[in-house]
Amino acid sequence: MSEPQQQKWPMQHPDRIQLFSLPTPNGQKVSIALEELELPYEPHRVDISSGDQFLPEYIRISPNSKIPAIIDPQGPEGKPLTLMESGAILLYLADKAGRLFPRKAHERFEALQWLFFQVGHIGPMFGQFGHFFHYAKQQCDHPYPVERYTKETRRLLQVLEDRLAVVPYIAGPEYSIVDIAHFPWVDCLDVFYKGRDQLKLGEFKRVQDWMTRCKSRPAYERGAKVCG
Ligand SMILES: N[C@@H](CCC(=O)N[C@@H](CS)C(=O)NCC(=O)O)C(=O)O
Repeated sequence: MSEPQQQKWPMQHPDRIQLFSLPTPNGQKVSIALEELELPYEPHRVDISSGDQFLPEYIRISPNSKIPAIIDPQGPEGKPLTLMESGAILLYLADKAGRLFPRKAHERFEALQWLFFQVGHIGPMFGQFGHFFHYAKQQCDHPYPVERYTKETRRLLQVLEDRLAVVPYIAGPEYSIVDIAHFPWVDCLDVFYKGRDQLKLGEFKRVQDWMTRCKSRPAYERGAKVCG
């Protein structure tokens, strides 16, 4: 880490993966994966409500000013690797640990399409639902945004519901980082956005059952509150 980064987020364990995050759904993905993969790491809280993400020392770690980000001092070929974007970080961690993501080409691409589905659709659309339904309730009294994102969120939940009719986990037969990418977002609809009734979450029975399985894993308990 550079000198200003060191001052803002001092390292106690410079040999470990340095995690810059918060317990939002995107942040939880990475801390839950680190716990599940049992990779040693050191957490640093990036307070996005007070603008830490726009500090020059953070932009050098995460050029788009978002959490999560990591620095692995022992990256590929033994060289430090700095990464932003939760999907890329999850893939990197799974590859580094050699677990939680298929290695064979066919299964790998099948899993990859669902990882991209999460980062391209689930995260952005659920986030917009939360923005208009929960956070910006007072700022926008037009019904259109809530109607639009309720409809789209329910449509995406149905895609997951249909997928889980075919396989027990999103990427296939086994629990993987693809589940870890998805389930904090589904949880957030209920826990943070209080959208259970609005979205009729109880109608998505397989999704509910899969959520229970994901949340019963000990790594969820440990990982969900990191950087809080
Ligand atoms: N595509 C990014 C999204 C990350 C993201 O949106 N992070 C939010 C918190 S969940 C953030 O840092 N927001 C700060 C801001 O918008 O200023 C990822 O998957 O890592």
